[in-house]
Amino acid sequence: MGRTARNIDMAGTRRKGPGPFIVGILNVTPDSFSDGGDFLDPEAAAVHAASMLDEGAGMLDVGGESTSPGSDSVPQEEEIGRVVPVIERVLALRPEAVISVDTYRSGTATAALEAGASLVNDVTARRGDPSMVSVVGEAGCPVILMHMQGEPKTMQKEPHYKDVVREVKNFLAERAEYAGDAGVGPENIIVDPGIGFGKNLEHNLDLLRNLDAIVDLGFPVLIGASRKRFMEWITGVQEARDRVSGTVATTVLAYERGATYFRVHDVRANREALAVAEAILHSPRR
Ligand code: HH2
Repeated sequence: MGRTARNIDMAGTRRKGPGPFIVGILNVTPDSFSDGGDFLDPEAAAVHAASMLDEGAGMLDVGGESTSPGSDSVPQEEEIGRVVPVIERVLALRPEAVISVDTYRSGTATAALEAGASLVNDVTARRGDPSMVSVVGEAGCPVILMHMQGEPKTMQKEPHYKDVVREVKNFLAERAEYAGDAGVGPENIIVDPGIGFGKNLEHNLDLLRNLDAIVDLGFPVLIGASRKRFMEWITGVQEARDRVSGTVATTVLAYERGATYFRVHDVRANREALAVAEAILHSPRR
């Protein structure tokens, strides 16, 4: 396993450390909600990856199965067959790329780490596959733990919470503790409230508005709101690719509230917005 957590200085990604980081989305799927089918060919995927890096992505998230509402799961072999050639091709083109694999399956995570991925993005926070614990623990690599109510096929049917912020926060604290017990160091944990995963409009807005509560857990926070459907419920923009302005609004406000990682499709727009937000918030007063 040539490239694992050793390549990433996670300590530097704490709230007061360097960052923010843009995580460029690379979906190698036929059915992702906004870019399905665009990057199935490893060569096309690698070219897109390189352009996201050039636009300022600090990291790439490669996924081989859609997890958007109503999506079906694919067999592990198929998922591996999608992500591994892309990871290899991207690293051949851009050896410096830091790549996370978006999977909840330990077999896919293992294959991706062997191919050169540096961290695992687990949207089930390790509930999907019990063996994920040992894979991530043994690799010593960072892991993104995300909150989801239900499962992708049905999660948007009737999401319900008494207090969404408290419940998501408690869930992430519990999963981080579980990961810690399994040998994942606190410096290797990133948490994510899971925007759009078993949440209605109010749930998403409540979480984004009160992100400080999740930041208070003490782990770097990742936000994955890019082009998501809840923006259509506010703006009326039906075409997912056209939800760039809405995405930028979530990025800037989440950054202001302490988030560190922003998983987005439109790297340049989000990178520029963050640069301006950073300047406003952190430039020394003249
Ligand atoms: N959202 C998606 C997929 N993976 N991972 C994390 N940590 N956080 C997220 O919010 C998140 C995620 C869904 O978005 P996308 O990859 O664009 O679509 P699809 O699942 O249809 O491929």
